[in-house]
Amino acid sequence: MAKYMLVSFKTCPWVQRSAIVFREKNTEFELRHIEPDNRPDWFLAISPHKKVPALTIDDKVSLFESNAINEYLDETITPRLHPADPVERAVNRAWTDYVPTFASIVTATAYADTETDYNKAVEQIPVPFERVEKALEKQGSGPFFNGAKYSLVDAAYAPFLQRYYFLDRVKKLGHIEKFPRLKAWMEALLARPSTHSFPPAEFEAMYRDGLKRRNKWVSRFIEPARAAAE
Ligand SMILES: N[C@@H](CCC(=O)N[C@@H](CS)C(=O)NCC(=O)O)C(=O)O
Repeated sequence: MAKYMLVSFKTCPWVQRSAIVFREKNTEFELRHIEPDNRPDWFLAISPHKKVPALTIDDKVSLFESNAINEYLDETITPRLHPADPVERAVNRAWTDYVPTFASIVTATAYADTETDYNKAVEQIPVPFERVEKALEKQGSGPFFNGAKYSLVDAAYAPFLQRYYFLDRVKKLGHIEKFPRLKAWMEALLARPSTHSFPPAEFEAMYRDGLKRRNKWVSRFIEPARAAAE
């Protein structure tokens, strides 16, 4: 079997998306954490945009961009997570293409400098939520995007639905309750062991620490780490 090393910052959602695919495929990989403020030369040499994730294969080949990495893993390791039907596969890819927009709107509250900007960011969240809710209605009965079978779409959205869940617990956002299919999808993904690179409470505490360090408006609502982990 090939030797895989996935280069990561501890709380990066894009890395998490690829780590999930490794776990769904029951494939061993090394999750190598580096510090954002101290990116080693060997990493800069394999990551053209200086971003994580980067994946090395057998210490020879390297890949970058979480979506490209996940497509590669799906082509080379069974079980296939993409649907067999080309139309369904295209629909899946189209919804995965929406992830960067979804992610930036759903996590924008974490980057707002003022209360006004925070409130504006909160107001935008129903827009992507509504779109994905409608997609889920078309797709079927859940619990996953394509129904019973887990797919790359699930792996792509899981880290960002988890970030919404965390932010909702820092300061109540209260949007997902209005989108029952999306809420059920989030809950199914949070309950899925593959979503988690760390024990969930430990990871939430790490996420809150990062949020606190970023020192944006919402940081003031973060309770001490110990309370978050309880
Ligand atoms: N489109 C990229 C996004 C990756 C990304 O934004 N990674 C962040 C960490 S979560 C990063 O490395 N940022 C460092 C930088 O922008 O310099 C992917 O899907 O892999």
